[in-house]
Amino acid sequence: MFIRKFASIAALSLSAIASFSYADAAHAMSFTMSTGTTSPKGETNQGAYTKDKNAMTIDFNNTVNAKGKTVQGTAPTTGFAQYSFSNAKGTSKVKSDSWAPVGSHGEKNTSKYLEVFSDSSVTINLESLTKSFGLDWGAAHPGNTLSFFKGDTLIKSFETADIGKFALYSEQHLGPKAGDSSMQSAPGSKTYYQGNGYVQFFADNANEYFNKIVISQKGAGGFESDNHSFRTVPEPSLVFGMLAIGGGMLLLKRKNQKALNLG
Ligand SMILES: [Ca+2]
Ligand SMILES: [Ca+2]
Repeated sequence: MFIRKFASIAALSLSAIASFSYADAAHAMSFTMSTGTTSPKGETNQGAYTKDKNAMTIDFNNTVNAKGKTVQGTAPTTGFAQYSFSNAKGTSKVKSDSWAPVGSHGEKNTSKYLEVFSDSSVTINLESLTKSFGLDWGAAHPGNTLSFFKGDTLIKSFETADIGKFALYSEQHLGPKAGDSSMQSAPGSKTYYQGNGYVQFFADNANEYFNKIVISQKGAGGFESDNHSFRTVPEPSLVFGMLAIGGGMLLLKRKNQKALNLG
């Protein structure tokens, strides 16, 4: 969306472009909450997925290799998003159980997902700057924490209480009677259901592009998530190239332009 807006005003004066680029610098990251959608294959027992068709998704699922053998689901340690565990007690893991984040209509998720348990964390190092991260956030309860970094610089942290109302409250996930806004009681019942939803975080401007995410849990319990999605940003050389069109300032050579993600 950034690049589409940018392209539409590229014909304006350089000063207009400059004011667009920096006007939002003071804002914090934002997010949207939705039920998400079904898997790309239409399966409903895999949790909720991003609606962004151009995003890369990590589903933590088992796969079948070329020899027809089932390979256990894991968090990838190579490729665009590289996961590492700080996990002295070994309680954080890719697993499958009843706490898996539910599907877009509350369906039970029978696939593997990532659970980050109390007193541990999982760090996702990203190969390039990223403008959006989404996750199927399930069985939400107080203390689930997401922190976005550029290098070692913290951009913003979100906890469960910062999210507010979740898209749906699943009877798959009975919760404790904490007064947290991420839970609500079932109608006519004293039972509390934990929040589930597809939460999509966005950098509001280039100062908030991130390349590291830390998932952790403050206090008891776990932070359950599935179907992480990532949307990268265009390389800076393209932005400078477009500035050059408006202002005649060719600051950088444009390399590998065909490989750039224009979405
Ligand atoms: Ca999964
Ligand atoms: Ca939980």
